[in-house]
Amino acid sequence: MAALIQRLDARDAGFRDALTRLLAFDASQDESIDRAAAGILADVRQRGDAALLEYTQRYDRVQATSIDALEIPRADWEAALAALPAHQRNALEAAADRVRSYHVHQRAESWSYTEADGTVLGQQITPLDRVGLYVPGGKAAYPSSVLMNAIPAKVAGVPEVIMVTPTPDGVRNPIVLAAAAIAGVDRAFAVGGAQAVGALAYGTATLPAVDKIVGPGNAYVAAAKRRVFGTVGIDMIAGPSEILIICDGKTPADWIAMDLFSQAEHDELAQAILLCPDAAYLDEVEAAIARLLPTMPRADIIRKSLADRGALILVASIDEACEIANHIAPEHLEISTEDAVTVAARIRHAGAIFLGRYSSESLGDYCAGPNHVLPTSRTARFSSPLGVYDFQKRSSLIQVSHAGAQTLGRIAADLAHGEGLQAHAASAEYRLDK
Ligand code: HSO
Ligand code: ZN
Repeated sequence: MAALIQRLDARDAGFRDALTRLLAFDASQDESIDRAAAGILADVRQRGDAALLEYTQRYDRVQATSIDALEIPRADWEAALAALPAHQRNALEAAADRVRSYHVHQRAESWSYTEADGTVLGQQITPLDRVGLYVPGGKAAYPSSVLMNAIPAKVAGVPEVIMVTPTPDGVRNPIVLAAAAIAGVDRAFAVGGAQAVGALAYGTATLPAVDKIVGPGNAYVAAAKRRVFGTVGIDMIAGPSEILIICDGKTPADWIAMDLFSQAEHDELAQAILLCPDAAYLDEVEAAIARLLPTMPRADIIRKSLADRGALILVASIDEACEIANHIAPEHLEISTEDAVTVAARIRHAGAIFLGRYSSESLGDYCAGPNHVLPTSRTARFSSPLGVYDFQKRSSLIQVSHAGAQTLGRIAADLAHGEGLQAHAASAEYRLDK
């Protein structure tokens, strides 16, 4: 039988190559998918609602004969919320409250300063006018993701958040609708796929064009988002989930095994890796994996993810673990050690850092407060969690005084002459005192 999960030793000569192979992920886009998405986008752009309705009938097998019937009325989401079992409703509301409280800290404020001659310079912050939130259908429809995408937009002050979600065979996901109600989504449409992305980007008679599209989707949705970028803003295109754990070998092995499972169960392509300086502990975790795996409802997905992309890695020290972690730049990093704060200070690249034995990633996925939309596939080297800042824009403010125009006018005119731009120079010089 194939190994459950591969074991690596960072001291081995071939380790770096093995690590490169482990991290390799084929992100190449399927050309036929891209072509199909392009065709659908062009059609929706040209024919609007008629095309949107046709694709929705074809791909989701919904019976609607008019596009208006595809808007999910607010009364339906309120009903979905009211029908939830109390414990589930309470959990969604508690999570939403915590996510909101955290994100309020991210709100940027406008600022300005005045120079000695009275010139005022500053930056004005405004929210986006309208945002589209894509929510996948079927198994990957996560109500928690509705909260994580919609709440930062609302905290930023976005007046209109429009959710789109496919309803294959007309089947709606009541928890997704309830989450939309709690998160403050403004309108919802039962459309999905590249056609929904096209409608959001270009607008139709029924579905207004938005300024930015966020939220995960399948390969067609990702291809469509890439193509409409520029017409609208988009969030990152998320790859499969990842968890990297640095452990000193003193956390219960079952906890660590289950933390690895928690990401592996998302996707066969998800990546779960453990770094530890204690070989005997790695044996313990491997035994825990073997024992716990058969009890998991999603054992097949977990098994494949661990076998193909998982690893238990023996390191010389926690220092070396940090160095490897910075190279991997994981979406999620758990530091399961005694002095997690000191260790975290050595981490430069990670989407979210979970400190200490009690901070399981699953708490962050649902309710700790920080966003669970995070950079994957090593992009934490240069990008950040989804946040309020993704729904705010900055405008520069320039208010030049009479005195300021004298100083700036001479500098600008000199530079403009150097660039051969006569109108620029004259426009500055007109404002100089004669
Ligand atoms: N861990 C996922 C988010 C999520 N987990 C949603 C559970 N539900 C992001 O990588
Ligand atoms: Zn998760």
